[in-house]
Amino acid sequence: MTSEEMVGSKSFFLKVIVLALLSRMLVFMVEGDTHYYDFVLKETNFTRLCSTKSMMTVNDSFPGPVIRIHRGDKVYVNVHNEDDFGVTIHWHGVKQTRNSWSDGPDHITQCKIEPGTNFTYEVIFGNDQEGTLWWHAHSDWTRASVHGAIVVLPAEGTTYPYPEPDGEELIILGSWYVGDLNEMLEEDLSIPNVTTPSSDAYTINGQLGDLVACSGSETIHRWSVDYGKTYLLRIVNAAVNSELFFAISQHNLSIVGTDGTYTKPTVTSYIMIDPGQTIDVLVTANQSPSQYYMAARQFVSYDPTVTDFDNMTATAILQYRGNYTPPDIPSFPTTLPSFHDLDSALRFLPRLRSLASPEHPVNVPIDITTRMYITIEMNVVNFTFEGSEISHIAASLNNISFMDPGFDILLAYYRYSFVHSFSLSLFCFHFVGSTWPDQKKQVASFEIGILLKV
Ligand SMILES: [Cu+2]
Repeated sequence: MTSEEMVGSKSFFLKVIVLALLSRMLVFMVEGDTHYYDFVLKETNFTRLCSTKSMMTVNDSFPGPVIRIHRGDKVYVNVHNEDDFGVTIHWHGVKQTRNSWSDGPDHITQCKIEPGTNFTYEVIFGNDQEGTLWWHAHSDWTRASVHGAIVVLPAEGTTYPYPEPDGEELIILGSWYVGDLNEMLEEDLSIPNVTTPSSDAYTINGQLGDLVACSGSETIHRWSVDYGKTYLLRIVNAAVNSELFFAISQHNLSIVGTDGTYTKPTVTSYIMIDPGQTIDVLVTANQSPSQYYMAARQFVSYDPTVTDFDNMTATAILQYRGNYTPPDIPSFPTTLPSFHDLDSALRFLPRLRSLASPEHPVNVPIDITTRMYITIEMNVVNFTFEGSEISHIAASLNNISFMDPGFDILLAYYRYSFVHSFSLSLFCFHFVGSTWPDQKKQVASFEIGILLKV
């Protein structure tokens, strides 16, 4: 290479670097907006099922405030804890790539936000996330009352992979407990073989509807629509532990998304939604202007002898705008499956398919280099609780259950020597059966792990 060529190639590389920096700046400029929210955790009184209780909320609301952004935006949420006990907030379904510090599970990625203090979360959404997600408390079972929706609209300048809806509505399904759920859980833990408490009723946008005790027309959520218009209904199952069926009388639901991704459109007369799941559906107001029940009820089991569950059906009303005489009683969705309708539950599940279009691809790794064998079990575990020996049912993963270590594991990981001082169960990994995964045997017992090897 001559000196002239060297100068030429140097200026060429300089141009490349400048162009790269400029394009990086341009990318930065179109990366999206930044939003700031303040969440104040505090006790608020609510009256349901004829009784008033105080429970933790965000900004006094149940469900809590909605985070509404466009794809590619960033959100900072400053959580101020004005309540009496420490909690964290988790951004359910938000990928938070390389941003675990803001993920939220207490004693996994952070310590609790103690009363009188605050913590600011930086919530980073994946560029492939669009639709509905949600947030909730991630300490004890406080999420029963501390939760809300996250709406991710298409990025500025883009639109939905279906005709733009005329409007939208959020439907947040929740559980209602007359008592304090965390106290009830604590009590149940001390009783052998008692499972987690059933809720007393289900809620739609915080209301139980008008089929339960001490309810009336003012205790039901109403959604007003215009005849002929199509709406995007964003449904979140924020119930603590139940799969729920949901249907709207005489109106079909066209499923278009779940858990912040688009699905192939499919028309159904009911949905089944798991706890933690979101489902987006299009609803066209194409029936006679009137009032129609929307209803949610639990899917329990195929076994009709199972009767110990929350058998309350939550209701809300879809009402058309305009002049008509409302019915004395709105029509009820006859397509809403019953508590033990396993067939309807199973029929629904395969309907969810990724859209997987060129604009919304699903990049699943195709080259498999490592195979992992993972067992998920519910077993009896023996442990000591307040001085007594207890046998209790608990979940395990690869024969290891989890006990809250009381410190932040992520932080401990970065202080490696600190981890080693707690390394009793650092790597405890065993299967039942001499060869795996060929032998499928009932795993009878497991250990309680407190640490994770990464
Ligand atoms: Cu979650």
